[in-house]
Amino acid sequence: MTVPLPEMTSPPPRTTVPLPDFPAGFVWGVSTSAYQIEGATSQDGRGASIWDRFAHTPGTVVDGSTGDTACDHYHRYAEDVALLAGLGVDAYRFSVAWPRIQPDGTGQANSDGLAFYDRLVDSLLARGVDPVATLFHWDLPQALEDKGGWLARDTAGRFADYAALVAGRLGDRVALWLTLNEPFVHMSYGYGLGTHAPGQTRFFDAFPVAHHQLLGHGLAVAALRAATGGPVGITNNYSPVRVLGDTDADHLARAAYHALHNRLFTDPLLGRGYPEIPGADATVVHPGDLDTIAAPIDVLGVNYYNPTGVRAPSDPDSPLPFDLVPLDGYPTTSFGWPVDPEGLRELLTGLRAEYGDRLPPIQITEGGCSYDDTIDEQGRCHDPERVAYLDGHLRALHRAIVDGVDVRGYYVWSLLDNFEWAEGYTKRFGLVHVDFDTQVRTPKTSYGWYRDQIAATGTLE
Ligand code: IFM
Repeated sequence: MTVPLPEMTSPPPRTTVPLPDFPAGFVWGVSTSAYQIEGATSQDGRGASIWDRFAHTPGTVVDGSTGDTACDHYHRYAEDVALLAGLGVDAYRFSVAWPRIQPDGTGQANSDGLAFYDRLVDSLLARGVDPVATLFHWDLPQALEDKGGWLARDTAGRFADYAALVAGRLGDRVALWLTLNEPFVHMSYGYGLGTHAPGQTRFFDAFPVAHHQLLGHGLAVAALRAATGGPVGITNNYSPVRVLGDTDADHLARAAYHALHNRLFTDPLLGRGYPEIPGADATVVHPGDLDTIAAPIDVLGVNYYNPTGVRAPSDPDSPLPFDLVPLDGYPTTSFGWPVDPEGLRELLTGLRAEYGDRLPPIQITEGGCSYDDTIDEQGRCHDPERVAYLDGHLRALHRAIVDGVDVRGYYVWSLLDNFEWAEGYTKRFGLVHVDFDTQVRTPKTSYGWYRDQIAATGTLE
């Protein structure tokens, strides 16, 4: 089915200064994830995920919503691919829902589940958009959670089996494979603090979740290499840490947070083993695991949203070795997140300084912001703050590239307004506004701005 390109109804942006040139072959993209957009959660043999269970538990999501329908992308993917084509992106990063492929997390593939991603991939390629597939964006099959989830070592092996099934079907057409999305967030919110699925509150006892996700990544890299020649990577999110206060305890707090957020996953991936994490149960690390985890990757996916403020814990009985504190002096998004484009350059040059030649080429697999975007009386959606956010971050990224960091792509989070986890539908990140009552999509001003920038940027030789 061919859907016409979208009409642009939102006002043009005020910013007219084109972005500087990016390197030849730089990938312009957008990102989404399965549970946040697909809906159709019990259709065509899909099993339940931990997010289905969690979101249906009263009190977990601020507006009481679920991803049952979300953007109904499962049925409207052709319209969404037309939106991608209208943007002129080189690549589209989506995630595969594990419970669509293996309803119980094990065993043979559900052919209807694979068929959906087959259709999606083919329609992307027909429009000249490269498919970039993330294999795990937090929607673990509930049946695996019932057996211990990522606390159980066995889940790592199940993940590699699932990766092989997906690669066996799509491996001839996917341009880039990403194993995990933001394993730090899944560990800390899902198993540490309990604000995301599966809702466990283990604080530092959640360390096995880090190790088993990383082990699953390493085993999946091997499975993907066996099934496809496509490049393979992983997506972490990073946050430059700003310390408030100048005592030794404040600086220890900074180091502790940096180790947890920025190093816990990257050090072992790049062959350095784990940093010291207080209370981490090292017995879960078996001989040979660190070699499996450090399997070479082609791309390091970097997600950046904002820096983090910390200082020494004010409560001596705090289970955490730091307090998280708001950073003053920045504009903020509707999430309250500080807007700091220079933080992106800082983290990229910091990664290069920290890992040197071990660092693979980087792609910024997510960057974006939420604002309270509304449709005006003319049916348009004007979001100048998002234009300013993206403009500032892309200029900071360009400075990092000029500084010598090898960054080869940028993907805006997100194509569509969608289900923002524990915030439900109250936070809008899309370049395209979605009316969740009617499913009408309206490209925002930022959509036209991004389209024009992609078309206008030349190439830095
Ligand atoms: O919506 C999320 C996404 O799923 C993972 N990265 C951050 C985004 C905004 O919170």
